[in-house]
Amino acid sequence: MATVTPLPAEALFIQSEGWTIHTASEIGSTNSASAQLPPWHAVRARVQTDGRGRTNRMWISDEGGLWLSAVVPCPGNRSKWSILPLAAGWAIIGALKELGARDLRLRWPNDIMVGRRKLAGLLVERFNNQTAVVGIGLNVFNFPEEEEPALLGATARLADLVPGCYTLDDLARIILRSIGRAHALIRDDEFRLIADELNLGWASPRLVSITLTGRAQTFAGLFEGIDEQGRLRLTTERQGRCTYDAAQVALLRELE
Ligand code: BT5
Repeated sequence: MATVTPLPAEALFIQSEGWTIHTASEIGSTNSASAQLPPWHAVRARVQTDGRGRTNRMWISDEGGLWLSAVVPCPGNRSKWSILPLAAGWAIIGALKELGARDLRLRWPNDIMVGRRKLAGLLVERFNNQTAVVGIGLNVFNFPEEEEPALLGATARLADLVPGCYTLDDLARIILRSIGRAHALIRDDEFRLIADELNLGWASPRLVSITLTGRAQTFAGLFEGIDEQGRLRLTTERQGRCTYDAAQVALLRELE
C-alpha cells in the first residue's frame, strides 16, 4: 500500500466548480497527500520531491509541470471503478483537445503520448473503499530531462504543443472538470461511450510486448484495444485472443 502523508499546513485552497483545490509549494507526492481527503478535493504542488509512477517507478516532478491529484467518490461495487484509470486518461485527452492540443493518443493503460513521447502519466490509487485518488502528471513548461537525462527524447511538453497564455491553475480547473464528466459516465454505467471512443483511436492493431505482474518473462502480441470492462485485448501466437486487466500487466512496451 502506498504511503499516506498529511497535507502541508501551509497549503492554500480555492473552490472551483464543485472542487476544493489545495495548493502547496512542495509536496512528497500529491497522491499521498490526498489519501485522507474527502471526495471532490484535489491537491496540486509546484514540485513533488517523491513523485511516483506505477509499481513505484519514479516520476520527475520539476517546477513548471502540473502535479495534481483528484479525489473522487467510488460508491458500490469495487470492480465497477476498475476502469477509472482509462476513463481518466480519456478525460485528460479531452481536456487538452479543448485547449487545442492535437495528435494525442492514449498508450494503454494510462500514458498520454504525442507520437512516441510521453506528455502525461496517470496513477490511480485506492486508499479506502469509498474514494479513489486520480494522480495526474503533465509536462507543461518544465524540462524533466534536465533532472533525469535518461528521459532525453522521451518526453513531450504541453507548452510546445499549445502555445498560449494559460496557467497551471487554468489547466487544473479544465482537467478537474473533465474528470468530473468521466466520473459521471462510470457512475451512470455509460463507460461503453468512453470505450468506443478509445477503441476508435486503437483501430489499427499494434505489436507490443507484455510483462505480466510477478512474472519474469515477456511475450509479444497484437494489442487490439479494450473490451467493455476496459480490459486489454491481446492476440498472441500461442494463446490466440486473450484479455488482461491493468493489475495483471506490469509493463507494456510498444514494438512499432
Ligand atoms: C506514470 O507511471 O506514468 C504515472 C505518473 C503519475 C504522476 C502523478 S503526478 C501527481 C501524482 N502524484 C504522484 O506521486 N504521482 C502522480 P509509469 O507508467 O510507471 O511511468 C513512469 C515512467 O515514466 C518512469 O519510469 C520514466 O521512464 C517516465 N517518466 C518519469 N517522469 C516523467 C516525466 N515527467 N515525463 C515523462 N516521462 C516521465
